[in-house]
Amino acid sequence: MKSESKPSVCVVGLGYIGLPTAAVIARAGCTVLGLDVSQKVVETINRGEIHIEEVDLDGLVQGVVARGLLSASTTVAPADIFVIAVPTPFHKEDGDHAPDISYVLAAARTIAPVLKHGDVVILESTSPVGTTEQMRDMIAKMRPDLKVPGLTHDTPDIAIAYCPERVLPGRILEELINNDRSIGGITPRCARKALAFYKRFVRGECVTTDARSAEMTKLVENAYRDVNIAFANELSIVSDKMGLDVWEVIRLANRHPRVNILSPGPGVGGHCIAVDPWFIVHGAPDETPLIRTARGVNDRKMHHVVAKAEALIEAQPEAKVACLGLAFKANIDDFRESPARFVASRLARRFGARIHVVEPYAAELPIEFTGTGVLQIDIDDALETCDILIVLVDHDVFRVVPLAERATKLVYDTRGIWPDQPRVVREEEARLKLAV
Ligand code: SAJ
Repeated sequence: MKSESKPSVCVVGLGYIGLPTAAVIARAGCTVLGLDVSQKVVETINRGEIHIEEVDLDGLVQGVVARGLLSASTTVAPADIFVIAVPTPFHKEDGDHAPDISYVLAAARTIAPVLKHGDVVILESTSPVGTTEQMRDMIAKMRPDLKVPGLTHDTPDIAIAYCPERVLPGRILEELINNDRSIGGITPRCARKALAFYKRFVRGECVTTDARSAEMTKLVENAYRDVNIAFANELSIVSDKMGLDVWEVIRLANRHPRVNILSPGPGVGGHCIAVDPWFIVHGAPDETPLIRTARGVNDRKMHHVVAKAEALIEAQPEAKVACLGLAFKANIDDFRESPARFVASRLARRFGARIHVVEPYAAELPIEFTGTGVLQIDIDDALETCDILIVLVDHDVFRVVPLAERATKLVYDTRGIWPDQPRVVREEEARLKLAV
């Protein structure tokens, strides 16, 4: 790669992170080949269209495909830089949540045959500590002709680094550019090579370190958030028991200059915060009681919300119920591992057609609602026809409903979006069987 010329880039995995990343790199003027195992995804992108929802991504992809800067394929081709952004799930079935890095190793096997002197390989997938080295070992095994970093005393032929994304769904394009990045090289030279690449499109500060520290940093960021949300969720359960309004307590506590409690909710969803802490726990099971407990608290919160909602609905046998929201968080159409979806579907199975679901970001209800008799309605219908409102997601369209339209409703607000609501349900009230 000549320093003055723009490198060609291959992005492996065109999902929620890979596709926006590929598009942003292409916009910076590099020629990008996106690689995906799905023929359908490849065809969609080559038409200039997208298969995921993300703010402004459609226009960007359309533009870079039209300019010939981004194309997709199921077959690898030589490039100067390889960016790997494939899933790293964990094994749910075994109790110890072992990380599954098979997609990363498969990506390494895919690109190994086309690697050449001077190439840079960067792993972006959230990964357990040591994964970048395992990827390097896989490349070394497949390409004994190449000198790889950390396994040679000579100058290596290729550079290998770890650089996690830290973007927030719904703000991906902006955060890809503006967030700081940690870039961990297998060796310092590897980190410098990766740094030179990211400098082409990242405005945030790029900080170099070693690969293992960068891997741990990413896990720590999401575990930090999980632990702090668990604290808020535990407070909400305690407040329920004591008949207190947790939102009021948090609002007041946060007036302390060094206290910043996060928001309780129906649990923690998405594919990051509820998953990544397990990678730390799995790597050091005896040293992580706090992180493990936080995971448990956040998972149990979903069941607490179901139980509380059930008590409320049972106590009002004639009432019609609206569950507001299915997404895993506000203002997005992502339903992966969503606690709202879990709660609503449990209520649907238990109470059938008494339950209605409002989810402006879903064209239809997910499969688990089939046969329950539950209807999807819009927020206006819910306000007109339902007596109980269970707020599960803090979408803006719910937040802006004025008090006058909901004052007579019985509201269980798991997100605290309506602080002025006069009839907020606490556990005690549900037991008292409030009449609607
Ligand atoms: N949540 C709460 N209370 C809060 C904040 C969040 O209950 O106060 C819930 C949300 O409703 C949602 C879940 O937590 O169910 C996660 O939402 P989020 O917005 O906190 O995070 P994600 O999963 O969308 O994205 C996270 C981000 N990580 C951090 O903020 C440390 C993002 O920067 C990462 O790039 C992303 O994980 C990832 O890919 O790892």
